[in-house]
Amino acid sequence: MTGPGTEFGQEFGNDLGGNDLNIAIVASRFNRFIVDQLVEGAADALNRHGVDKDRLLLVWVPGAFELPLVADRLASSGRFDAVIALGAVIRGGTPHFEYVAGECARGLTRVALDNNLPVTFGVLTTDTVEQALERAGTGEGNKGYDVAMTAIEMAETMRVIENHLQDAHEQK
Ligand code: INI
Repeated sequence: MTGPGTEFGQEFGNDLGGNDLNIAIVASRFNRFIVDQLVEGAADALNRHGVDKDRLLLVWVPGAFELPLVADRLASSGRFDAVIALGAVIRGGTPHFEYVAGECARGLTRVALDNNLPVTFGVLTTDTVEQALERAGTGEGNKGYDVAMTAIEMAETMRVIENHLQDAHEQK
């Protein structure tokens, strides 16, 4: 957000209209009682910001480790403006926490960069179930809600940048 008196010839990244966006959510069933709430939060954010439910796809995978593969397939399809990844990796629940959480994060980062598409990271990585539940509450304090907002913003920003670069190219 620009401060008072700040002037820019052009500014991108503040338009949160989401009505014509196509968005895919990929969610993991592991710790489903938590991930269900993240999905609810994401759906709520998308709904409030005008993303048509017919333009939304939800795909479930077994665990967080599987999120990058499906996110990659969805991202590379060319059908979506953003992919939202949702999951919950809880340290107490797995001796291989670092591997599952780390590879999931690394994989999703790669999907975004390889496909030049926003992929938002809504995978909770906590020490306890209680901490995960705190981040999957209703309304504010729901990570699913937050990362859905980020997906809308990033999709719009990428679109504006693309248009801008296209115009700049045509004017050359
Ligand atoms: N997957 C999760 O999403 N969260 C976890 O906490 C978790 N634990 O505790 O192990 C978990 N493991 C499964 C993993 O994501 C894969 O599904 C599995 O290793 C098969 O590839």
